[in-house]
Amino acid sequence: MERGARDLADERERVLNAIAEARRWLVGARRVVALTGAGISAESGVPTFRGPQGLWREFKPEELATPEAFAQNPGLVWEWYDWRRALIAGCVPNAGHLALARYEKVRVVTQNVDGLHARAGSAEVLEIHGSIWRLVCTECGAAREDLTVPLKPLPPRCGCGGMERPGVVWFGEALRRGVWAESERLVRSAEVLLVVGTSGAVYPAAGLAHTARVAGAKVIEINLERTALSREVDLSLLGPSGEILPQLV
Ligand code: BV8
Ligand code: ZN
Repeated sequence: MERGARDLADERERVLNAIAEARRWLVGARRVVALTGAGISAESGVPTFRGPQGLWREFKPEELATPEAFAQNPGLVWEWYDWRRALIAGCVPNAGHLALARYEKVRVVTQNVDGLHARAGSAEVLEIHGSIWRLVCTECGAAREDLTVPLKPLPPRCGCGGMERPGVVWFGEALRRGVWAESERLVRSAEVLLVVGTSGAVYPAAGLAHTARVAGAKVIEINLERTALSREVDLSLLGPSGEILPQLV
């Protein structure tokens, strides 16, 4: 067998052994948490933040997903969110979302705002960065869910006449206390934490992997490549989450 093919066989062998190891940890666990990022929705066609198609026109997400950008140009920020809402509306949950939804002992804590975990059937999903389907009035604070694409008018208006904002957490904004406290509690009591499809670039979300490890959990990373969190995990499964998760759970 020439070198290339042998390397490929070795790599496959390594992945299969790692998956067998991960399955052993999961079988013995009663409480499992999955911390997911944009990568778990990539195979559904939702652009990731830092992937090649993650950019929007000439802007970087970090420049648009901020209260300052919204204060300065609400119309532009709403154009970006309306474009993402319309794109996500055309996407469906993939095998990775569905595998987690079928796995009754896992609780999902997601950084994603696309709502695909709930659409796959996962219950009690903690959306720590909020939801792109939620609108919050900047005047009276009223929050509502609106799945309309495209939104008319844009920016959308509350019944009180106030302009509404996307119900997401922007850079520089605090995460909602209740959701964050519940996420930390879940992660602290988990025996296994699955870290799926996240570059580990955004805090405090990425810090949950360290919190789990310190509390004694086994941390398993599922990603296409090594990330900022890879040195913090017990096992790295390299591959698409839509293929690996169904083999795990
Ligand atoms: C806060 C909602 C304080 C909006 C989002 C300097 C150093 C450290 C931290 C900071 C700093 N400067 C500022 C900060 C804090 C900042 C931060 O972390 N910045 C980063 C950029 C450095 N954090 C904040 O501002 C947070 N708030 O700190 O508040 C505070 C406290 C009290 C009072 C007031 C203030 C708020 C952060 C929340 C921002 N909002 N989203 C929206 O969506 O529009 S974050 C955004 O990034 C998304 O939620 C996204 O999920 C998240 C993280 O990105 P990822 O999910 O990891 O996605 P990414 O594209 O990066 O990676 C995809 C991964 O998937 C890759 O690894 C890829 O390999 C992999 N992948 C791709 N395909 C697949 C795959 N894996 C498997 N299978 C595949 N098929
Ligand atoms: Zn209002």
